[in-house]
This record gives sequence, C-alpha cells and structure tokens, in this order.
Amino acid sequence: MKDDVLYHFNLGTSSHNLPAMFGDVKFVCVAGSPLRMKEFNEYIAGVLGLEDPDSNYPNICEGTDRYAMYKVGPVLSVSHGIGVPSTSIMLHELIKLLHHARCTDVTVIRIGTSGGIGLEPGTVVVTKQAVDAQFMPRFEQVILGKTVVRSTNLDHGLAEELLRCGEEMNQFDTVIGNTMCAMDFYEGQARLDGAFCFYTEKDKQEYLAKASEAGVRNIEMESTVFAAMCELSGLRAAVVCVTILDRLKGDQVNSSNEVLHNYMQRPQILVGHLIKKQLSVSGKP
Ligand code: R2B
Ligand code: URA
Repeated sequence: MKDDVLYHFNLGTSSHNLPAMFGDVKFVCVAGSPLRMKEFNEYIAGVLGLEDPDSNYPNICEGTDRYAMYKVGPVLSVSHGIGVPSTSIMLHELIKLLHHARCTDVTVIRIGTSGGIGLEPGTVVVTKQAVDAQFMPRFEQVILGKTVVRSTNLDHGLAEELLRCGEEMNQFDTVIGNTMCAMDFYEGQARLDGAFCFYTEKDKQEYLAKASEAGVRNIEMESTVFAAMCELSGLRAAVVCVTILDRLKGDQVNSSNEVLHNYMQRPQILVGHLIKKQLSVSGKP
C-alpha cells in the first residue's frame, strides 16, 4: 500500500513518521481501559527513571476516542477496550504499526482483570494457555463465511520469567494457570446476576468445576484472540491478570474502589519489574 491509514489509532504512514515515533519500541503493554494505560505509562516512566517533568505524556491517539496510546522510552501502552472484537481491531493496527515502524524484538503483554476460580481475590494469574469457553486452546473466527481455528500459544519462557518476578518481589500471590476467554461478562462466564439467567447455581458450580479440572484459574475476555494474533505475527506475548473476585463464591464485583485500584496495580507492578530487569540485561535504558 502506498499509504496505510491506521483508522482507529488516527495514525498513518503518510501522515506520521512511524519509524521515528515508534522505532525504538521493545515492550507493548495492553489493557482494556484507557485510564489504566495512562497510569501504567506514568508508573513505568518512574520505574525506568524516565520521568520527564516537562511532559504531560500526551495520548498519541488524540483525535480518536476509540483507543488511547502512550509511550515512554521503549515502552508503548495501548488500550484495547472490552472483548475480542475490540481487541482484534486494535491488534491488527498495532501489528501493522510495529511493522511500519520497523520495530524488532518486541514483547507484548496484556495486563488485566479477571474472575478467579478458587483463588483469593488479588491473586495475579500469569497465563500458561489461553482457552475458550469449552476449555480448548483455540480461537475461532468466521472468515469468508468459514470458521477458521487458530492456536493460542503464549511464550512459555516469558510466563516462567513473570512467575519468577512474582516470587522475587513477594508482594502478592502470583500463580500460573490456564485462562478462559469468554465472549460475554454475564451468561458467557456462568454468572447468575445478568439481565437473564436460565440455569441454576448448581449448573454454574458444575461448569466452573469442569473449568478448574481443565486447569483454568481465571476468566477474562481477550486472552485467546490476543494469544492467537501475537503467535501468528511472531510476537513474544504474555497475559497477566489480577483476580478481582472468587467466582466460586459470587458473581458481583463489590469490593471498594480503593481495593480494586490496589488489585489493578499488581499486574502493572509485576510487568514493571520484568521490563526493568530485561532492559537492564540488554543494557538499556
Ligand atoms: C476483564 O475485565 C473486563 C470486563 O469487566 C474485560 O475486558 C476483561 O477481560
Ligand atoms: N473481568 C471478567 O471478564 N470477569 C470477571 O469476573 C472479572 C473481570
């Protein structure tokens, strides 16, 4: 293409010098919420000693309210919204952006929230395998009217390294396990508190018990498409989600905002530790 418009980022190859803007990116952190990405950008600036008192860290995607993007040094932070379609659109444009910017050796990490299965709320789960709602390690998408099945492998070495970072820091529980990606927050995650519910508490518990037998430790809404698209494009990838409730005990998210905010910082702290460690090994920054 002579010109490539990354429509949902409000960026393009003719309108922006993508290699100059993004060529040094080595880590991309993604999460659902634009505000969490802004916070993470400021947090990682501090961790890496790259705070700039003169910068208020502008949103690089200003001009669109679809996604938000921030950058400090070699770390790019991008929001993806809720669920598979929103995440898939963001990843298509992110992968093209990294390609146009001629980035090399990039690691992409999703930091998010999730519902835990039999875990104390606040536990951080590093994903071993992203699975669908039938506990299969696959991402299915209808393309040209046909169902295309893609694998959802993540980088095992990176997951192990994240687990080691959790042990080193010893600030909160960090475990490794499978993550179930649901297409919905309510019925798709066996909740009883949606607008509709045509099953019982017993049905819910049986389903979650089957998930647990399949190694599922937490449930969220993006991991399969994230794993599949990163694998397809050769990006090293990991998923790190904090559990904000134990789904065996309930469905409502009713912790205070302070508690939730504290939980949400945990994946950021873990990933911040990993990035600092990996950059100091490579001698940058
Ligand atoms: C976790 O939290 C969001 C739903 O509340 C969703 O984006 C996810 O994966
Ligand atoms: N995000 C989810 O998708 N599910 C939960 O239960 C909590 C956060």
